Amino acid sequence: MFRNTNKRILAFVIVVAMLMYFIPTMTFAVEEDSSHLITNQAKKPSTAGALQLLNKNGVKTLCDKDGNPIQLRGMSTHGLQWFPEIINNNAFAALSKDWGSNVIRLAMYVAEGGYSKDPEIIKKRVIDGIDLAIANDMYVIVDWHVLTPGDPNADVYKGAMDFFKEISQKYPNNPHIIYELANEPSPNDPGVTNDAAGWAKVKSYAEPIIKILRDSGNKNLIIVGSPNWSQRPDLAAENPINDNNTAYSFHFYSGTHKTSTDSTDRGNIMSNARYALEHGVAVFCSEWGTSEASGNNGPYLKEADEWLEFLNANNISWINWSLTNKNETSGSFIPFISGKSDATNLNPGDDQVWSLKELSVSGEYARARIKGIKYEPIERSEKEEFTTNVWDFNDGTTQGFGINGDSPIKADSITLANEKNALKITGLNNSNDLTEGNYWANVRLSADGTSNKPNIFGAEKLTMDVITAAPATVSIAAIPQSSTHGWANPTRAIAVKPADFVKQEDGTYKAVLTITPADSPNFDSIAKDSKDSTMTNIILFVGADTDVISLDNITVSGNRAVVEAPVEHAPIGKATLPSTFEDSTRQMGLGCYLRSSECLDNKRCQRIKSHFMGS
Ligand code: IDC
Repeated sequence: MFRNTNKRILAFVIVVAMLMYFIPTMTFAVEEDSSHLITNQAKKPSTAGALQLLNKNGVKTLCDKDGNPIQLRGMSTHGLQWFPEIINNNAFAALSKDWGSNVIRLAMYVAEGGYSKDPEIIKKRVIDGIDLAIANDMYVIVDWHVLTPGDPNADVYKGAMDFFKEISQKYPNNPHIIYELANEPSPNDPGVTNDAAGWAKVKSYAEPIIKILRDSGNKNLIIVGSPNWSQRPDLAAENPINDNNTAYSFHFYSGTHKTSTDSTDRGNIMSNARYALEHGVAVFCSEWGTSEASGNNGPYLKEADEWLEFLNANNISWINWSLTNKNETSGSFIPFISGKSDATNLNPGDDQVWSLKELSVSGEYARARIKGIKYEPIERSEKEEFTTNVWDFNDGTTQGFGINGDSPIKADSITLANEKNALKITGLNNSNDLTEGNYWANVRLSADGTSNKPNIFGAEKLTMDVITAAPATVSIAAIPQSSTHGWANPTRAIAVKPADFVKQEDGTYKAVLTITPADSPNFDSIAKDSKDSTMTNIILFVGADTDVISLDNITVSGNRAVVEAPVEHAPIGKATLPSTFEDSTRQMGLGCYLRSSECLDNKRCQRIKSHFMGS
């Protein structure tokens, strides 16, 4: 009978323990993040195979080889003419494994010093990128990055047909590859208008390329941009290309482009994407950023969450802009900022992981959303430990301490003096409450006359040395004060006990008494007030079971954000030629200087060098 009850109790305890173990994690996930942001792992090409667009409940949906919906989530490179360093195996492995990406986009600008300027060099980067994507089990978008001018039929883009032919011949019908024929058609001169006629021009550019790809047996998914910087998939839906594996792109930047709840607003990108879906075509978000459309400012993460809710809920694939350490908010990596940060290496190294610290806020956010895990941003403000000895009594005075006017025990029974550079308190036989709560009965000291007014922001501890002739019990409650936070009753008095005292060389005994913000709500308020954290005074309620004690080194310590020193720029000097050759020797010219070891040691010089000569 007894045994049985014991067993029952034991079983009950086990069940409760199991529930307690599981419940917090369950509720957490639901509370902190909505379900569409914490999501399934993105299926990789090794299991998903060739991509196809199929009708699912009346909506054109991206599906894997077996006809199951698949969402692609990943990153875009920045312009391959500017940031080719990202094309390395460690980076692609990090994106595939650590970030959980199943796709990467290779942004091949055509104008802007890109493909049209150096076709062979830039094409090689694309080919290397394709090989690395395949090796790391990711789909890869080959992006013909139409930007300026905005008409894909413009002269500078006339190599498009040959380019796509060449890539598709090198990788015949390779299921990893997705062809994006025109990043962003736009009104940039010569451009396309933001209307049906503008879309007709884009369509007439894309159709022959699609035909050649199909005629030569390439069934790859194809993405075509739309007018107004790929904000009008609705126009494509009105006049679609006759091909069953072509999707239309839309692009957004969460700091600029608003979300919507319907499909009627032609000035709204989300509304246009919805319209396209409702009218039977597939859409693909081949570029979006957490910044404004400029690539800068923000990041606007709350707005990005709202967008991703929409994309994920509709199984729309998405690509975040971009894998760069350029100093712009949309970039995923820490940039070089003089005196502040070093640029993150676009090769994460042999461990094939960038630490979260190496990612920008945008990069850290994008990683979490691609991976489908909770976004729990790391602490980025640099913290430093600080210790301020506020009252050390080393000047031979009481440093402003006296008996407080409201003290129940007055100056006729208690006296304060500086002795041996400490604050000596005599007469405590009259002030002997040692309980946590009844400190009100004890003498009340304050430092009204003090000139020590430290900033205690981030304080975690108030400590003081208590010095006695023999081990004793000393109880202190404290109220640090500021002009904003005048008074809050202490939660409790803190006591040091005889066992805490250590004998000093001079024969006296010393213990360290520690008061925390939890013991003193006023201390807590001042330490957390970022606007006014100057401690202007302190009130101490002191009780002891010995008549004489000394207090010393009343110190505040804690941990707080490092205040950034403003960058001071040197005055602009007068420009001079690096060499005059006046002394008829071969002096060091600019080119030589940029290659010299002096320049190697100088970050600024290295930047100037890479500007002029490439790195
Ligand atoms: C931006 C880059 C920026 C670069 C600029 C060149 O972020 O560093 O100087 O291109 O014009 C787009 C484009 C994409 C833009 C991006 C941000 O597709 O090329 O990249 N953006 O402005 N469309 C909307 C925003």
